Amino acid sequence: MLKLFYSPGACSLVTHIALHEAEAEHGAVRIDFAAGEQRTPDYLAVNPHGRVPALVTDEGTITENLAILGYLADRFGAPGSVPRGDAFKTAKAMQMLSWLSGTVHATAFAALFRPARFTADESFHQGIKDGAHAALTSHFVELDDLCGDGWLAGDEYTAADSYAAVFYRWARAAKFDLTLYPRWTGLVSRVVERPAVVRAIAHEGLKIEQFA
Ligand SMILES: N[C@@H](CCC(=O)N[C@@H](CS)C(=O)NCC(=O)O)C(=O)O
Repeated sequence: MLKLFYSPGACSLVTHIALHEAEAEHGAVRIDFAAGEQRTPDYLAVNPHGRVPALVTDEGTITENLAILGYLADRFGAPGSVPRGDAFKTAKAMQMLSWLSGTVHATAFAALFRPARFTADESFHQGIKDGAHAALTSHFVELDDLCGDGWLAGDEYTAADSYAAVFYRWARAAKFDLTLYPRWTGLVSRVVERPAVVRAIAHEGLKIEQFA
C-alpha cells in the first residue's frame, strides 16, 4: 500500500489531495516539524533531504512533489494531479507546477519562512524576508491574473490548483492582504469545494476556513 509522509498544511498537502482525488488506497504518516521529526535518522532514511512529501511505494520511495504527482497521474489517471493523454495539456500543467514549486515556493516562500536556508548570518535575515515579501507580492499579482473562472492550467482541474490553494493558506498566515487577489480567492473556493480536498484537509487536522 502507498504511504505518504506529510506535515499538516505543508506542500505535501498537494500530493495528499491528489491521492484522495485518485481514491488511491494509502496510509499517511504525520511528520511534526516543530518537534524536528524531519531531521531524525528514521525520517532521513526515508528522505535524505529531510523534506516532505515522500511517498513509499512497493517499488521504493519517491520524493519531490512533481515526481510524485507524475507517478500518481500515470498510475491512476485521476484529475487533481497532472493531465495525461494530451502532450500539450501535460506540458501546460507542468509549466504551471514548475513555476509554483521552483520559483514561488522554493525561492520566495522559502526565503520568507526559512531565511536561514540562504545565509547563516542572522543580520541578513530581515533583508531576505523583505525581499521575499516583495517577490511574493509580485508573484501573487501574476497568479491572480492567471486565474479565470476555471482552472489554472487549461480546462482541467490539476495539482496546480491545489498548490495555489496551499499557497493561499500560507499567504494568509503571513498576513498578506488577500482581498487584493479576488480571482485567486475564487479559484481557491472552487478547489476547497471538492470532496477529495475536504477529505485531505480534514485528515491533516486543518480547517476549510483557513483556505477561504
Ligand atoms: N522540492 C521539494 C520541496 C519540499 C519542501 O520544501 N517541503 C517543505 C514543506 S513545504 C519541508 O519539508 N520543509 C522542512 C523543513 O523546512 O525543515 C518538493 O517539491 O517536494
